[in-house]
Amino acid sequence: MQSPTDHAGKALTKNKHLVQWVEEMARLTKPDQVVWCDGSEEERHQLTEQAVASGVLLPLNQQKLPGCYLHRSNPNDVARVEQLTFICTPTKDEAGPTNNWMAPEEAYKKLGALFDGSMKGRTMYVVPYVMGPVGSHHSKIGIELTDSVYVVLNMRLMTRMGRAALTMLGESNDFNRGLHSTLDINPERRFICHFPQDNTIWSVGSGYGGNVLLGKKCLALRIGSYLGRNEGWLAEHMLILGVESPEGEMTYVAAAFPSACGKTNFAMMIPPKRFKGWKIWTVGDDIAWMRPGEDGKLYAVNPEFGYFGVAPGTNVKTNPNAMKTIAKDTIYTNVALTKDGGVWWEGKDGATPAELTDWTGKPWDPGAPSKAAHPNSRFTAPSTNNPALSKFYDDPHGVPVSAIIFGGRRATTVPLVMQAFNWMNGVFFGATLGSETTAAATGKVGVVRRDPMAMLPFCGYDMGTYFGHWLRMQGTVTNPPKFFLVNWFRKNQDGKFLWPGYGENMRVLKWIVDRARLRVGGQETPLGWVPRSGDLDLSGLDIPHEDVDAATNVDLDEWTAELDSMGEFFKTLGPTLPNVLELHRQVSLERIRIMRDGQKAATKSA
Ligand code: OXD
Ligand code: MN
Repeated sequence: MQSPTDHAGKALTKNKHLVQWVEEMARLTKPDQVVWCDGSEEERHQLTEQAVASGVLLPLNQQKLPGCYLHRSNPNDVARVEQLTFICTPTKDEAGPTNNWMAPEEAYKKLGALFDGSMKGRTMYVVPYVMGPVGSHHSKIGIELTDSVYVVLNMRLMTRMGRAALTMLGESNDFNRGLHSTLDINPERRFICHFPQDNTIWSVGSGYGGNVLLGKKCLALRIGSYLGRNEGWLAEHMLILGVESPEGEMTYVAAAFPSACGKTNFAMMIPPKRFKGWKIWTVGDDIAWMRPGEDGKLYAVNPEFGYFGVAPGTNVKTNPNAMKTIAKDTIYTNVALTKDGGVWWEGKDGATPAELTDWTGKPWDPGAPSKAAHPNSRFTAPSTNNPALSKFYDDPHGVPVSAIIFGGRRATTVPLVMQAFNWMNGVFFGATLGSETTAAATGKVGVVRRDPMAMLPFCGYDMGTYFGHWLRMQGTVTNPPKFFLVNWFRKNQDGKFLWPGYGENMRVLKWIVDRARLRVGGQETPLGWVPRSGDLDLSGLDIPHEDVDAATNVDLDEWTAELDSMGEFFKTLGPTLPNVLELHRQVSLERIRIMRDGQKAATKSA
């Protein structure tokens, strides 16, 4: 085994726990060589050249897209695989009813057999990385061992990778142990296993995104949520943004949305003209780690260092800041290629180019039903490219969160915005979060899938216990944020969206900020507070006010059905569901019933 040195032969670490574990994993996987990554520019050059030479990366037009490359994954390996993702806690109950579970001994045995000799003829890269600002008490260290140069180059963009992580680790044994081999990219031999009690992740048989960039969903959410429960903090599938007023007042907001609800767009939003002088600053677009500070506020850091965003639908209207972010130093995966070495995807600006190579590398036929770019094609870009990057994105203390938002895609029922009465009610909003599936994903439109806190695929332990942890956290946050539910996707009876969305969401965000700062009105309903007409700033917005009224309406019949459906979902979670959440559901139903009685009585006497 080579000693841990960087590309120039300088010593990298003396950490005996780490060196021993790397040796052990090398004995199992039997690579031809072990290369320790230092995160330097020289290393990036070397690895990029190597990736180009071996066809893993295709250089794009360097005049138009400097430092940008295209990667095409195996067509059988284009997304996260929830059905092959396992939480391997000692008991099935600890993983809970919403996760796939495998016993740890069985998982180590099964995957151990697959890893045995899996790196023969290959290089094992040792990728040290920090999730969170280097040196911060929020942050965690991970080491990913991988045989994929694509993974190394992506980890370099998505995390603080290299020597800094080893320096922060020092002699400590406290690091996440991640092992990844692409094996033969065979879905039959593909498993993503998490061992929270061992702070370990084993991923085999995939080369794609969330399955293999182990810092992201695997460590920052699944293992992170488990560590957070033991250590008194929260690992959440939330963007973090700062809202700056023209007077320079800054308010931080964290927001959870299931996929395909425009999280990256919201995190990088540009306010409309009416909001002259207002600015949105991105701290993170996908994950928030939050813990109480000494002042009793909840402080959040973005553990990531880059964006792994969905390309289709990204354009100068939906997300101008993202378009600037991905103009250089970006790895594109599974997008289409233009004749002059540019990139294209469905929903990009301008006319569809006449000649395109599709995401599989074949000439694209515009008449064929298949898409030119894969619907889950991605960009991996450094956050430092983002013109709206918050200057506190790397602050070791994190930013104080004044509002927490939960949002989904709902054609009916859920108003444009609603504020919870209190922390428990906020946890209820998150616990019952639902979003409608799109035709592309399921073939059925409008089916509500409950995705609690947008964490359904990412919670590393039992969901009911996770809600209990959220509820208990109130005891440690004496200066708590306010909670909100939002829905940009409500439709009228003709199926037309009632709210324009995108930058106009700034108007909703302003109400949220003003509510969090106790300075704007609202209307109490049995479910929460909604803006009265006049509370939302609508100046310069050219849509009928009736549409806004319809978008913010709380319909008691719709909510009765909604609360019933939430009850059905709660039943699936088993005995660990905190009683207070079910009681809150029943109280909400009872409040609706009483209010209805009052309304009926008033109509009769009128
Ligand atoms: C993501 C996801 O890639 O949520 O961020 O799937
Ligand atoms: Mn995500």
